[in-house]
Amino acid sequence: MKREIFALGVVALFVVVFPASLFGYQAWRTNVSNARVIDVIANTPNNGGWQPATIRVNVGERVRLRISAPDVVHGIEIPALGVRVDEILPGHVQEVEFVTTRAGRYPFACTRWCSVDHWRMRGAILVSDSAQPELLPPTFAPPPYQQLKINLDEMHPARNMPSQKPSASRGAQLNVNLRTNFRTQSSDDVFSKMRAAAAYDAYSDAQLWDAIAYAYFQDASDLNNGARLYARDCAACHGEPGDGTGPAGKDLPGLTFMHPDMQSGPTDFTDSSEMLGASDALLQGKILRGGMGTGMPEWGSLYSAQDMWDVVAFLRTFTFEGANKSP
Ligand code: HEC
Ligand SMILES: [Cu+2]
Repeated sequence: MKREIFALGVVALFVVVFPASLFGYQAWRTNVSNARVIDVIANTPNNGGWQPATIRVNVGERVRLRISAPDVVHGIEIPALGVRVDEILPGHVQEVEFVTTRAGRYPFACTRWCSVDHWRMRGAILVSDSAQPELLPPTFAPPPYQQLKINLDEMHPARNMPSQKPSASRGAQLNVNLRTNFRTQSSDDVFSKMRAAAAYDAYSDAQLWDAIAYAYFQDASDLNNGARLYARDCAACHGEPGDGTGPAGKDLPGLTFMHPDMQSGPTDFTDSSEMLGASDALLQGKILRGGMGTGMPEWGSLYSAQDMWDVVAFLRTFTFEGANKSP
């Protein structure tokens, strides 16, 4: 008899108390946060992309996005709000909540390679402030490539080529204390200047290239962050080994419509001629602005300045080896 009562108690616990408490919790949450709920659908671009792709809210308003992904797994990142969910599974609803404190345009994007057109899966939250209906346009300092008057769509082959892959770890052994600016100059420019200077006469060409590789990785970029962003956002087109053979990049025109002798498709980052001939400002400029019709997306609206320099530094690891950052 006692046992039966106990069993009944257990059953009641599962059938009544547990669901009731869950239900109560949901209701409590809804009440407590008192947010404006907006349903958002995440679909691959072929199935309509983000719906809605433009979300209008008021400054100071608590907003909850209730996101479902009917077709395949998606993710969402709203960088300016620090919101990130890397997995929205079909059949599940993911909720994110935020309060904006300033009027403006906050871009968001999918974080998963849901289809070949994944990178088109972008949207924006428009935050308006009724006290300040006329938004002043933001003032930007011109990016380095504009200040340096670099044409992002020109070919930029290196004039000097190393006979072997430059190595930062070999360069570290040389005691060449090279301090130079890799943002404004290509490695090829740096090599030409060193070769012309009598101070480096004792070094072979290969040694100078190693010294350059070593000096390059002495800056403050975070290679781990660069590697993470590359794997998430770039590898599907540029290939995991950086050779330009990613599945999502196969049919892209690249710069062939301007330069018919160039290869179509995404840039091969293991091509030393291409990479040694480019300054960091050029690479960052292309990432910031995108290719304008070549198939290369723009990342300036989603990445912080540091994100872009970090991913540029990571791109260098395809031409320079031994990128051990410890001094
Ligand atoms: C949808 C495919 C695609 C994705 C995703 C993509 N790229 Fe590209 N990228 C291209 C294509 C195509 C080109 C060549 C045409 C051009 O230069 O505009 C290119 C060119 C570039 C160049 C120019 C290189 C040079 O020497 O001029 C850089 C730098 C670059 N991509 C970096 C990146 C980074 C970093 C990411 C990830 C944050 C990325 N790309 C994501 C397709 C892509
Ligand atoms: Cu997606």
